[in-house]
Amino acid sequence: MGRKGIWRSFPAALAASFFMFSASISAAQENPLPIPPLLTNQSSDPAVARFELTVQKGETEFFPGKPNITLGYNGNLLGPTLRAKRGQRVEVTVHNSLREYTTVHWHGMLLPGSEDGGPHQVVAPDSDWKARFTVNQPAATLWYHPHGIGNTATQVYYGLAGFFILDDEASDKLNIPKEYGVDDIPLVVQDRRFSSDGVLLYNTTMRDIMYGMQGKTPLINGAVNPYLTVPRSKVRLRLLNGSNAGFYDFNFEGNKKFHQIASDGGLLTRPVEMNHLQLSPGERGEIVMDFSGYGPGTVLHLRNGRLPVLKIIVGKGKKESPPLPEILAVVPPLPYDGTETVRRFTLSGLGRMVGINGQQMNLRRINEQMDLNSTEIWEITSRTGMMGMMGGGGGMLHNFHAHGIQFQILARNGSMPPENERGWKDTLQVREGEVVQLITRFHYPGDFMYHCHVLEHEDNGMMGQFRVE
Ligand SMILES: [Cu+2]
Repeated sequence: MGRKGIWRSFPAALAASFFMFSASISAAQENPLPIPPLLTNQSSDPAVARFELTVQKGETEFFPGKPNITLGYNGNLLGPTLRAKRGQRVEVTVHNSLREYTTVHWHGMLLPGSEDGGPHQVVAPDSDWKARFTVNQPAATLWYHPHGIGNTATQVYYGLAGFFILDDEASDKLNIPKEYGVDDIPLVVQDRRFSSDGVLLYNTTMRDIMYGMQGKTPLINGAVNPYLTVPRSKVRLRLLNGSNAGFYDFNFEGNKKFHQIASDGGLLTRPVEMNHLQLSPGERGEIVMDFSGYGPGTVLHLRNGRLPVLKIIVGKGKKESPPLPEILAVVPPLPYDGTETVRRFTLSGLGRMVGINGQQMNLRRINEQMDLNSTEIWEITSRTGMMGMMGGGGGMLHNFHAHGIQFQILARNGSMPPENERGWKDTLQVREGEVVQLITRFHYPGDFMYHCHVLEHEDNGMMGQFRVE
């Protein structure tokens, strides 16, 4: 069923050639879901989390017998999961073994600009970069990925991305699924394009430049056509849209209900019952699905729209499955009194001319200046005038991400955001013509980026810099 659904989404010619070469791969068309390993903390001091990451070139067979050159951290594809606790000092040594420069950005982390891993912290080929910061934010599912000027999209596409999970004392005490890889599953979802003989393709059409690179084949934790066996209990899925440009609408077939428990920057105040969850590139959402009522062997599919992305098999093992806590976390609303600076960020332009507030990214220009520890209100809007053109189905899709901060959404077009968007966020979707109002505080000094997280838009200049001092 899942396999059929994925085949159905291929263009007919592609699907046909797939079947032609697939005689030898048919037995292995489904792959067990890989779980990114937890990276070992090298420090014996409990106050310090010390990690080493090597950015490297590797080889991956997404389809058996069809090797592709890919990129990974400490491996062939993607990266291990880093994990640290609030209060811990984090020290990461990054070694770049590629022949091109890279950076490692800690997406969602509150830290000084010098440790952020944006375009200023270039790691040249054959050299090292050390990031040092202290975790001082709530438990959350963050991630890391490259952020060089002009090569972010390709480096992510070929495999550079990993999870960075934060814990805190409150989340440790919560009675929610938290056994990593068993009932607490990180899922990075990335759509990719393959040729009929299993070669990973990048940027092959004009449309890719306009809308960003999208593909018909979903990779989950780097695997094509994956399956996962879960215990008969509540299971937590840490969803990360790690795609270059694809906007996803996650659901289970049959519109089954689940609860969202966390957004980008941490746990929500309370579990929010939902039957679908939209995530734009870079966004995360933690959801809990209750499998305790299903018999062993039951198959459910996690889907994007109607496309199955992960086959979930209910296993024989049963875990204790208490009800979700009514209160998950305290998310104090950031106070404001009308005296705050209001800034507007308008995303506009097309193709290679995308920009923000009419300007394209220039590393030598600081676009905005903020005061340390101040509170500001930002209004994000998208005006490409592309409504209904190009067969885009409602215009150009953009989103907005800012480094070194977490924010709260005050309003979408003047109305309260939906309940699942009332927690901490660092990335938000903004529709054509929509005005999204957010509030944030600047806790750390330095130079930071704000940009659209459609990576081809970012690389083409839809990015700016703000300085906090
Ligand atoms: Cu964009």
